[in-house]
Amino acid sequence: MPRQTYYITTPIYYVNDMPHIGHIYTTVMADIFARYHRLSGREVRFLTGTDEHGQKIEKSAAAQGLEPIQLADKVVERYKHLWEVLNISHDDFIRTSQPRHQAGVAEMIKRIHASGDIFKGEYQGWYCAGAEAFVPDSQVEDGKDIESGYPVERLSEPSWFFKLSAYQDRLLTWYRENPECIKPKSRYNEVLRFVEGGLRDLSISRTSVKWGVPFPEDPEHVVYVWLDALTNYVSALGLGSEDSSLFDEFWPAQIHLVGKDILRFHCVYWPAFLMSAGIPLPKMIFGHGWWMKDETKMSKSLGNVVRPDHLIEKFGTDSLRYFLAREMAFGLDATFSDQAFLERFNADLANALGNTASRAVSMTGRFLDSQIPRDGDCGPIPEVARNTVEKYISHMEKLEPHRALETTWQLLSAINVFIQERQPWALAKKGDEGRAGLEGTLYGALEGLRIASLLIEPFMPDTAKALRTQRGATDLPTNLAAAPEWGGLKTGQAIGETTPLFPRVEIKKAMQEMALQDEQKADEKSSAAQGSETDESEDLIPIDDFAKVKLVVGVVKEAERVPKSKKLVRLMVDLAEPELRQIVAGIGAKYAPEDLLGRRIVVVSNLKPAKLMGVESRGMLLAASLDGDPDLLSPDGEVPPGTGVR
Ligand code: ME8
Repeated sequence: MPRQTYYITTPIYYVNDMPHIGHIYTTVMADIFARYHRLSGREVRFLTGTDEHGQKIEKSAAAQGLEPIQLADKVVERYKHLWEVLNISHDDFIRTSQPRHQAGVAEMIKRIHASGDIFKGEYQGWYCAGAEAFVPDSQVEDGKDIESGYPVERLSEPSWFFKLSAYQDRLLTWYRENPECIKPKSRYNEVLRFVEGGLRDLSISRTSVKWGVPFPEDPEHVVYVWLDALTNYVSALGLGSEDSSLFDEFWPAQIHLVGKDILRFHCVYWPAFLMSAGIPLPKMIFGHGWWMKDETKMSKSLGNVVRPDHLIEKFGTDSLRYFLAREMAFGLDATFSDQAFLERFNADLANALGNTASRAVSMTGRFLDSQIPRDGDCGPIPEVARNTVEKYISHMEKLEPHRALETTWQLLSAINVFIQERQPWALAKKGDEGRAGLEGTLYGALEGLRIASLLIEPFMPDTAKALRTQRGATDLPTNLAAAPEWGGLKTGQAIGETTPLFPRVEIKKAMQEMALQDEQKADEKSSAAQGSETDESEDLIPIDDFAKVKLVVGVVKEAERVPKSKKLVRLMVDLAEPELRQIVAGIGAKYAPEDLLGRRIVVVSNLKPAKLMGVESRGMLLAASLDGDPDLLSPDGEVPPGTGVR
């Protein structure tokens, strides 16, 4: 019988900014499922990649003085490096700038055209570049798209349209006949209600954007970035190429894993495009919840995103993977906090996992000559392990990975209690009389931990391997069909060293260190913002060097203090871009935020983004520095925002 296939995808991420915890979350969860299904014997294909076209990227690149492809190349490197560090086991990484993808998009449009679903017209209405979405009038308030919060602009341009309105009934039939096609249920209901409300035809090309896939046979237009991006799921399987083997093997996808923010694109547009193109529909779209920070939505534009570097550097890849999978009930929102991370690190990883594992191994070293003992009276552990494996598989199949972990930790806790109750140290003192009890106890603990390592494997692959190595089980199979059976560890086999897997952290101290790190970074940045006071060098620079610095006039629209900082103020500045720019400046000792509103300032707009006390700054304002005291520079007259400064 051919092996069951499992095709899983993540969204392809925009390259206008560096990845953060949100992107990591989706990708880590997809990786966990990909690994789980591989271990369950399925033929898995796991796709991720980057969404590189469109107005948003075009503008971001221009603001940084780069060509869009240069910006894309830079951000793609960062994504690829991060996926390596995080042990992401994707089989393919698609970039929408690749020729293979563009061939797929052309094929998709050809098919939709052949179905008679495309017509030419004129788009007149709002466009939100932040969400790359055409926005109906009813969804615009104060110049913003109320759904995404990003500013909108008025468009009036020739456009190709897709007859989305003709798909309302077919979509509703699909949802109703496939109640599992959108998950969780609340999101299924949301999409159903939306489509029941009626669908309008969709503009699928732009003429005022140049950075995109040329519209087949009408190269004045580029393909609308969402039609372009969604097609990645099939272009990566070779749609539009000669070779259909991957497509034949893996399509339709078992699951498109996405954040709830882009559900509509995936649950309405995508199936309609596929229906029109005569391509089968995916089995499921899962819209997971949103990571919040400080009770607000975490997003690039708000600048309150958590970046992973310090967490990975200090606590390792696996603890971040574990935290993300355990803390968020899959499908619901959750709040990211350093404190919660550290508490879980200590309780779940250092204690429940690390301590139990090292106790069993070190006692085997001390009392049993570092050899796996004989199987014997292992108390309740074989039964608990069997039940745990069963429950774990059921949770994973039902897309409840947080509960699968919870169950696994119940097994760890049972092993810990078992060791405590049996007291191997006391049995060891009894000599021959205690020997059988001692061997049974430690075999139970070691074998229970080997089984736990198999369940941990998709979530924390390195830790799972380390656990098996410590138990002398490096070469044992890891498939989930047979490997969890009791009795895998071989009596007499030498066990490895006890190396602490997760050394406990002192939470208060670690929190202070993290805050200090943030403060130090903020100070470095703010003294850089005030000009280097120590650099007395009179070196001259050529005019070209100066020309690299892009200075523009901005108008302050919002200002507030950065919590817990004396100096830092977070500004939202109008630079005549589609979105306000967030800039963090060390001017709070001299200026009250309310006094800054409406003020014209001069901004370096093409600086690399930096984070000050956890808040992202995408630019720097100019101030004269008198003994370190900043004095803001402003133009003389009412110069419009976005005006260049020379
Ligand atoms: O939307 N919490 O790309 P994007 C949880 N290019 N997940 C989050 C998150 C948060 N705070 N922030 C981001 C795009 N994500 C399009 C997709 S697909 C054909 C095109 C995750 O870079 C989540 O998966 O804005 C969300 O859907 C995705 O990143 C958005 O990434």
